[in-house]
This record gives sequence, C-alpha cells and structure tokens, in this order.
Amino acid sequence: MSSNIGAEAQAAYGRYLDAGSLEEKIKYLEEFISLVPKHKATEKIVALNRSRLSKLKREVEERRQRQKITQKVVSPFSIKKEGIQIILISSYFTPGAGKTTVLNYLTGAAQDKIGKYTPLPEIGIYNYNKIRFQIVEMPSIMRGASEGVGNGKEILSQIRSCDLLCLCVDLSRDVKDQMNLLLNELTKAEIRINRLPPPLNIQKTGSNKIQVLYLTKEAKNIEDVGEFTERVKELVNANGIKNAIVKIYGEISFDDIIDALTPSVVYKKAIIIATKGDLPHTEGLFEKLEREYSEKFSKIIGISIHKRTFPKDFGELILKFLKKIRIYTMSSGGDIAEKPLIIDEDSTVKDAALKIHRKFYESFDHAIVIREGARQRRKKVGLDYVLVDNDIVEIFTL
Ligand SMILES: Nc1nc2c(ncn2[C@@H]2O[C@H](COP(=O)(O)OP(=O)(O)O)[C@@H](O)[C@H]2O)c(=O)[nH]1
Ligand SMILES: [Mg+2]
Repeated sequence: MSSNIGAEAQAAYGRYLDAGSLEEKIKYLEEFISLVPKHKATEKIVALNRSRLSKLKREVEERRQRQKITQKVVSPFSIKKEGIQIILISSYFTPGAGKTTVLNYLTGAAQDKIGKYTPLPEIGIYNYNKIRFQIVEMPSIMRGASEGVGNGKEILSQIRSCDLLCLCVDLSRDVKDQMNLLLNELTKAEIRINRLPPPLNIQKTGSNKIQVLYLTKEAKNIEDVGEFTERVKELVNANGIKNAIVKIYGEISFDDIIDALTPSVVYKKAIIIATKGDLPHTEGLFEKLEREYSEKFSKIIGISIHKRTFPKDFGELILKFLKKIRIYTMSSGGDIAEKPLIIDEDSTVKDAALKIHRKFYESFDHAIVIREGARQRRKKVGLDYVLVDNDIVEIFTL
C-alpha cells in the first residue's frame, strides 16, 4: 500500500484484512477510509475501498432481509403511511429542538409530550384543504445512529420510505453541530439528501467483461476517457461484478458509481425548519443558516412558536416543494370529488387513470378536462394530455 496513506490508516487496513466477520470488516474498512487523507494521490484507493465497502454492506443487508422474512417482527418505528408522510428529525439534546411543538401545532397531537423526551415515534394528521399529511416525529438522532445508537437503525430505516424529511434545527444552539450530526448519520445510512440519482445504469450481463458506454455529450466530457473507463471497470470489479454494461448518460463522479453499485442508496427530498428564532442571541442566525445551507436545501423555514410565525400555507408549500399537483375526479353524474388526487407535476391523463384504477386505463376511451381560467374551459382529451394543478377530470371508458 502506498506511503500516502499514513500509519494509522495502514493499521486500520491491517485490521480489516484480519477481521473475521462482515461487521468487523465493515467497521475497519470505514475506519480506514475515514483515516486516509483525502487528496488527488489517494482518490483512487479511497474509491476502490468504498466500492469494496458497499459490497460488504450489501452482503449484510441481504443477510438481514433473509432473517427478516423468517422472523417477521413488527417494529414500533415502522409506520404505515397515510397520505403524504413527513418525518421530523433533530439531533439529540435537552430540551429538544421543538419537533413535538411543530407536530402539535400542525395536528393537535401529543400536546402532553412537549418538552419531554419522546422515545417512540409520535404521529398526527395535518389536514390541509382536504389533503392528508401524516406528520411523524421521530426520537432525536444520536451520534452513531447509523450504527444503531438510540434505535438509529429503525429510525433511519423508516426515513428511507417517507415522502419528505424535515430537519428541525434549534437556532439557539450551535447550528453547524446539529446539521453535521444529522447529515453525517444520513449519509452513513446511505440516504442522499436533495439529490437526483446519478445518470448511470449498471446492468449485469453474461458476456464475461465489463463494458463502459458514454451515451450523451455530457457523459463524454472527460479529460482522459481511456483512464476513466479503466477506473470505472476497477470499481465495478471491486464490487464483485465481473460482467456488466455500464451506461453513462451525463457527468458523473466515482462516488456516483459507488452509489449506483449500492442498491441500498435512496434519494430523499428534505427541508429545514429552524426553530426558536424568538430566543435571545438568535438574531442573524437564520440568515447565516440560509447562507450556509441554501445550496443543498432550497427550502428553509424559520419559525418561532411563541411569535406564531409558522407559515399558514405550509401544505401548499410542501406540495410545491415535492412537485405535486392535485386533480379532482368527476363522476358521470357531474359530481366533483371533494378530496383531490395527488399526483406528480407533469403527469398525464394516463398517469391519473392508472392511479385511480387500472381499469380506467385499460378501457380508456377519452377524458374531459375542466380547467378554470383556460381559454377552452372544457376540453376533450386523450391519454397523453398533461394535467395541471386543480384540473377536474372525467374519464370515459369503452
Ligand atoms: N422559545 C421557544 N421555545 C420553543 C419553541 N419551540 C419549542 N420550544 C420549547 O422547546 C422545548 C422542547 O420542545 P419539544 O417540542 O418537546 O422538542 P422535541 O424534543 O424536539 O420534540 C419545549 O420546552 C418547547 O416549549 C420556540 O419556537 N421558541
Ligand atoms: Mg419530542
């Protein structure tokens, strides 16, 4: 191993090589990666070992899935989704960041739990214009949560399937500490925040070689394609994959390749709620938080429960952030449903039909869309028609 690495890292690597169990191997390899100084000369070795690490983690995950099937335990941290699920988290300290306060403000739930440590999830329903948001407060995240400290594994596992993650940050305490802890544990749990999946795809084949294809102009925009290709192959190979096609559709980094090789990586949308802006010595701190984190978090809300500064249109703000629209279905009798159907922005009539029931798609004939304010208020359309917020849709089947 190269001398760029340092003695401590070398020692950790030795422990990794000697380790007997998968868990130990993961622990020492993580230690090694964290100890290696990060610069150009070590980039390759770090990437290679991160690829090995992701393979080890996949093996542990596969083993856990197999055990889960045989055990079938129901965890109190596993919450059945109702409507749009928003999870509130914060880093652990007392008194807390104000999660229960937010939950209670939005839903009326858990009034008696404000100011108390809540070791289990607290749940409430926030109704906004007939749209249901399920607000879940998770127990505070502790350092080491991704390794299981303070039920961290269960909490992070539920976060993986929520619709929106909300980081509650107390402005009266060190904001950086709180953010670092949360972002660090999320990253370790393979939860990527406000990022799109990288533009690449790795398919295993039977061809007995690794092939790398650059399919767009952006993908080809690399200094030395030959060297890059060799490195990609090395990373894929280090993950135990000997035959595959790697299709690259845009600009990517080595970290992106490792993410694509790690099936447990999920991509989550998240916002920050900064609390307690009324307390002394918090002036200017919200603006500082915005300056430091607005690149990663396009939505940061500053609140103070005492000054009642919670946004009145929180539901609207969330729908926009999640790029969702609401449509209203109409029956043949002309009755418009009271509850909207929530679908992704840019959805078509086909997407809506499928969401209502497959049969509306399978025997679809045409649809009528009523759009207030449009030049043609009532329009006969086909499956490809793109819907917008507040459209009223009636589907006619054959
Ligand atoms: N001054 C001030 N105190 C708050 C605010 N929000 C919450 N608190 C207080 O902070 C403490 C912890 O709140 P809680 O909601 O239980 O935090 P949790 O542990 O994150 O659920 C309680 O005493 C709350 O009354 C706020 O906006 N301003
Ligand atoms: Mg609480």
